Amino acid sequence: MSKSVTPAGFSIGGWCGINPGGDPFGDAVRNIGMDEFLDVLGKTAIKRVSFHDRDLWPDDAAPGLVTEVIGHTKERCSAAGVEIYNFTSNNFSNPCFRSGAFSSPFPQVRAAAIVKGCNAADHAHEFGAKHVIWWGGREGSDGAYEQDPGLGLARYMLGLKICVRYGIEKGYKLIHTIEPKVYEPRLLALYAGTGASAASAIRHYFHEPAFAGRVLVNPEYPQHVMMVNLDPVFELGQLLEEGMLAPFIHFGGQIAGRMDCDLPPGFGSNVYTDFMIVLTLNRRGWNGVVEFDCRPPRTTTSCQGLTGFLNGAVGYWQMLEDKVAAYFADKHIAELEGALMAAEDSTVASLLTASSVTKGVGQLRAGFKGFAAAANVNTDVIEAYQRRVMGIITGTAK
Ligand code: XLS
Ligand code: MG
Repeated sequence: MSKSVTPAGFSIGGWCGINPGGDPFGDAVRNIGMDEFLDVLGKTAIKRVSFHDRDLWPDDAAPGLVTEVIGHTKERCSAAGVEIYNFTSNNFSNPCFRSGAFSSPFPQVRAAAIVKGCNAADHAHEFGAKHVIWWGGREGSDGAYEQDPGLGLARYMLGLKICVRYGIEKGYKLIHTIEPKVYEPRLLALYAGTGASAASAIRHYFHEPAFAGRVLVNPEYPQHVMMVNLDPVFELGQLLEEGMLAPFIHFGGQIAGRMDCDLPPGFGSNVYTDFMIVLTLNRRGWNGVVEFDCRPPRTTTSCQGLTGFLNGAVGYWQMLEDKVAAYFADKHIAELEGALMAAEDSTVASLLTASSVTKGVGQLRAGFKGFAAAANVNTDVIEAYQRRVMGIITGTAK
């Protein structure tokens, strides 16, 4: 069995590169500007970059300044050989969004979020970006449950839908992606806080044909899921099965159960889970972009350190891909997968397509050999499978 295990390539948030490494308790430790970061990036295997509006200009910048910065940034990216991949409206840093953005209880704030979001659609188009990311960092509550949660969600999706529709009317070929995160900075991110809830909201609020395929989910694995000890692998499987996964994912490192760590990929993480993420993508023939959304640790202070971080991120993903390639090449895995993922038998396969389910279930009953017979299946194969996978990950499989 041989499958391609090469993603379309790598990207990184510009905000990760210029992150000064400060935290609520400590001052900045780095001072790397966007131009300098782009030059460093151009010398690595990461050939795409994404921006928030606020990474490039202040929220109240005059249109002339914005045009100038867009021109300058495009030039610097092209000089560095880096493509501008995603654009996103920062609807979380400005103090006006302290009560939420699209979902704020206050109409003036909701209007501000919509204006900023539509500007972002314009700028994404001007930059030639492919997707607009919508991470609702402030959409939620700090514990007061200040409005009906369904109303909050409806307001969130109305604001987003206006921005998406605006882009469609303007003729932009943009895909919009909701980036779920269970909490932080709001203490409770109730609205579309997981991949499954984001997908459900998209199906409900964007069901009209004009929006088909226009709004998808870009998860951030493992950080946004493992920060509450949930499992990214099953969530990813669901998004792929339901056709809701964006053509890119965010990736980084996370210590399970902590606030969003955004560590270098592999740091603090669970290699088994990371391997299963890459395997799950490859099984489905996903050929998207891996966008790193993580940053160097606070102890990394130089451009040399930054380069090490960037190369390390790519190297960790490639290591996982090599292991996935070994998995697909392994004949024991092929046998075990055969036992665990065998196709449905013909009676069950035809139950829903036949004119009568009742008739088919009757046949199933007639052939049913009892629960003891069902209990006789060899489930040891599951442990054998897991041991083999562990052997491939650790390089100990013989
Ligand atoms: C925050 C998110 C953010 C988005 C873009 O946790 O990961 O960085 O990716 O706004
Ligand atoms: Mg992210």
